[in-house]
Amino acid sequence: MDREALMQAVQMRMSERRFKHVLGVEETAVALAERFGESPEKASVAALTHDYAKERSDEEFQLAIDQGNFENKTELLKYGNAIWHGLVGADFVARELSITDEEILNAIRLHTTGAAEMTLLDKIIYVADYIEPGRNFPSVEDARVIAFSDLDQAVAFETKHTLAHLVEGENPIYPKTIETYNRWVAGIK
Ligand code: DGI
Ligand code: FE
Ligand code: FE
Ligand code: FE
Repeated sequence: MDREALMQAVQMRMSERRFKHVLGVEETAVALAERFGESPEKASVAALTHDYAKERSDEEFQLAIDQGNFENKTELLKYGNAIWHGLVGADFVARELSITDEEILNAIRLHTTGAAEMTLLDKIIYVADYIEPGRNFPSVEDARVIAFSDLDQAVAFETKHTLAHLVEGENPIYPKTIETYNRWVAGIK
């Protein structure tokens, strides 16, 4: 699929508002790719598809988890769309958009939680999702400056702020999010 076809397939699956977010993530991911030496084409495809499955129903995700290849399915089923749309959504992207590049699929899988081990592409999508031009929380301007100077530091900044926000709201924390925190914020290696 070329970029135009991919954009159309993605647009059909989401609200105008979310599609605008996706285009913002693409613009930012391509800029980060150029800054840090990743393929801008890969960054573009990963960004365009990262939230592809976000508007699917819980039932669709539960079925995909039942039928798919996931560690700890019983635990995974206790979470919700926030955790499922990337981790499980990557399978929808693979199946429906014929994307076979595992680096792209993994960047989609990790884009919400991060991970202890992240490739350059994983970091670019994780950070671009956080700082795209449509985001407007108080510290986003700081995050943008950090991102273009030191991507690892941007991963740490985002992880710390997201976790603090989740704890403030008494949200359940997915174990992978904790692993990301321990590696990138607390510095455990
Ligand atoms: O899909 P987006 O809104 O563009 O952004 P995202 O995929 O990074 O995050 C989706 C939501 O998931 C956001 O509200 C933050 C939340 N989230 C991130 N880590 C965790 C989490 N929610 C829970 N409950 N647990 C987590 O560990
Ligand atoms: Fe997302
Ligand atoms: Fe994010
Ligand atoms: Fe997103």
